[in-house]
Amino acid sequence: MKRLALVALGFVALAGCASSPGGPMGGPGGPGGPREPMPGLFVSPFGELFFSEPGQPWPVVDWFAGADTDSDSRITLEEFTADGARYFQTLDRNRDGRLTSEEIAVYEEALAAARARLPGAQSREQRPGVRLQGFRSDLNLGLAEPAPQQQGRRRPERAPTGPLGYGAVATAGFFNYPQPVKAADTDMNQTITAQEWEQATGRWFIALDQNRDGALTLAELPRTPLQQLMERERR
Ligand SMILES: [Ca+2]
Ligand SMILES: [Ca+2]
Ligand SMILES: [Ca+2]
Repeated sequence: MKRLALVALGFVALAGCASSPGGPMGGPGGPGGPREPMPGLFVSPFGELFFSEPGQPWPVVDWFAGADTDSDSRITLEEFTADGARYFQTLDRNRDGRLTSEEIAVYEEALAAARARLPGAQSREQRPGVRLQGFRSDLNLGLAEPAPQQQGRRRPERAPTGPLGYGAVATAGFFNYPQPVKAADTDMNQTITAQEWEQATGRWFIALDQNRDGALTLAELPRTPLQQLMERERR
């Protein structure tokens, strides 16, 4: 199981950089070399990046604690919205209420740096034939129209590498977005308005509030595929 997890992790990570076949033979993290401990990465529903050192709690707790401003272990829609608005303001560097391509480019630099912090993204070995369970289909609630499921058989509707094939950033969030901020750009005009952000915020909250009680708890939130993989690796 442990070996499978390691191989699978390499599979996931490499999906984000298909042109990098792996590290040097025998080098750290490369084929035959020692495995490096990986930092934890959690990508919030709003695309904010949270890291943790190996052995530390999965960084979803850092996002949660920050968003749960009254510390009652529940993130209400109001708190969720405020967290999203805060991050929007961080991204909106010129404070004009819109995220434009220049501001999005700055964010994408942070995504690239995040990928680079996961050693697996550069060096873990990919092997064919490894398939992992992807995202729970019920998290599509409130998002884009899910593809109709055919009875008894699901056709892969994504890249041939499977539901985890969108790379390390996608696996570190709840919604499998390789570029989470752009997911709010509903009209796809390369600009995200405050209104689009607000509407996306509502969709994401509904998708995550699985028991429909108007608040998110840590227990209710799904473990991301990256978290699942890392936990399997530690066993
Ligand atoms: Ca709260
Ligand atoms: Ca702006
Ligand atoms: Ca837009």
